[in-house]
Amino acid sequence: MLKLPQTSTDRRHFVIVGVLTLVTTVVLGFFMLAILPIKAQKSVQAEPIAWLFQVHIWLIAFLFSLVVVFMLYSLVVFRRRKNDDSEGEHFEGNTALEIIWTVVPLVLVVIFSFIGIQTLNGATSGGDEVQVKATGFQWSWKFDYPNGVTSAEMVLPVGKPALISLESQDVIHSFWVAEWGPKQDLVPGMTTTLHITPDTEGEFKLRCAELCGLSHWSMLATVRVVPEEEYTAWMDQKMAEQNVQTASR
Ligand SMILES: [Cu+2]
Repeated sequence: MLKLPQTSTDRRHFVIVGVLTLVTTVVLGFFMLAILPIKAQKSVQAEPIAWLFQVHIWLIAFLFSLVVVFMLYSLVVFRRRKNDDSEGEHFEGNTALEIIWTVVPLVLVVIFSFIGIQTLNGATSGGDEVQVKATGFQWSWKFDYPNGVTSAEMVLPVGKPALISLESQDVIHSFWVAEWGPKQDLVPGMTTTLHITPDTEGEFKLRCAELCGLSHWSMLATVRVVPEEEYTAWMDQKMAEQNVQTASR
């Protein structure tokens, strides 16, 4: 059986440790949120991901505090006093506690896996999507639209679901626009996909998020999210330009 604290001194220790754990959790949680900037959420898919990050950070703060506060408190309060050569009290295991600290983390991991899968599935939209193929290679990007337009920057209309298919010409790369949230690997020999609905206009940086060689750091491209009319105008202009080039060859 789990033995509850018997004496008032024991109870006092538990109350103090409980309060210290809570205080440490709050301080640590806010500290981590302050030093780990979660980028502004500029796609529909980014919101649940950012939320999940925050839940994780609070859980990490709590678990860290629980372990470390208990340990430090015990080290300090129950340290060996001067001239105390007595043996410590002997006790052997605590089945109830061991079951609790096995089952609780297990349940938490299962719950978070479930939420994680749901969140990732949420990043899968369907129906009327703007399609674009992004090709990664050492060390740059190129974008192809279904109508044959090719571009060095990716332009997408704001508020419309986009289906980005990803292909690599050489090694593994990873498609990441920090403001949008999810990352997706580009794997040679296969096509991977990313569903994204940018909901804020602006110019963003697409980065490669998988170490892919000497100039990995410079594997950047510009992503522009623009109003639909501007997108259509850009597309018309690109089509005209590329048709002219074809004609003048
Ligand atoms: Cu890279």
